[in-house]
Amino acid sequence: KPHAVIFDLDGVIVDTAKHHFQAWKQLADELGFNFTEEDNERLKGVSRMDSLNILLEIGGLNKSESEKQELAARKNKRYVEAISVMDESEILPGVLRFLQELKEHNIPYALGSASKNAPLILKQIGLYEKFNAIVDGNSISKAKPDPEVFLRGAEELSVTPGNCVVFEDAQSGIEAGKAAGMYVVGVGDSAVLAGADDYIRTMEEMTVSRLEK
Ligand code: B16
Ligand code: MG
Repeated sequence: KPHAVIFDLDGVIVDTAKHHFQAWKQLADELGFNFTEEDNERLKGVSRMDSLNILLEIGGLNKSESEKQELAARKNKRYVEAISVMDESEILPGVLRFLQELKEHNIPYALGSASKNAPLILKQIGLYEKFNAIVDGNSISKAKPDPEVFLRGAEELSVTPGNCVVFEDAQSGIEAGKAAGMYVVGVGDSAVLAGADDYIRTMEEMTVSRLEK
């Protein structure tokens, strides 16, 4: 039985990837190049600045550090506008039921997200108070695939990493969870996500008894 669970946010609890995509696409349009949903896969789980660098690479553009700051701020302003109108209806299927099940089993759970906007999103969907710990882009120095975000989560829950289960939808996040020495459940397509210990399509397939096996 796991002693604790750590959830990624985007792609596991909510689908904010679509809002990230819209905001990055608008920026690419303004910079004069096309940005596709397939390109957007590369930005999942990646920090804001690393995402911008990938976007600029796709567009074949070089920008100074101050220009990059402006572009990232412009993207984030639009993204924040989009997530500011989110509500609990955007919580992905199976999430609330599974959180309730964890609570009934006295298994604490934390958030381990790359996003600096994680607190705002959790407040919008009404889950901010429910997490026993929140580790996000504001409190970490090394982005996934570095294990820092998940190791901090385990520390804040006072459990050893080997007793934690991580839920992740991004390749960088699966690598971060494995590097932290945790049991990793990939959320999504096992043909696309490599290296997880188990795979589910959505949280609807997850139960505590499945983790006990
Ligand atoms: P922000 P996660 C990640 O969230 C997203 O998957 C990724 O696309 C985004 O660039 C990153 O957060 C940073 O987000 O610009 O809001 O700080 O999957 O780690 O919950
Ligand atoms: Mg994610």
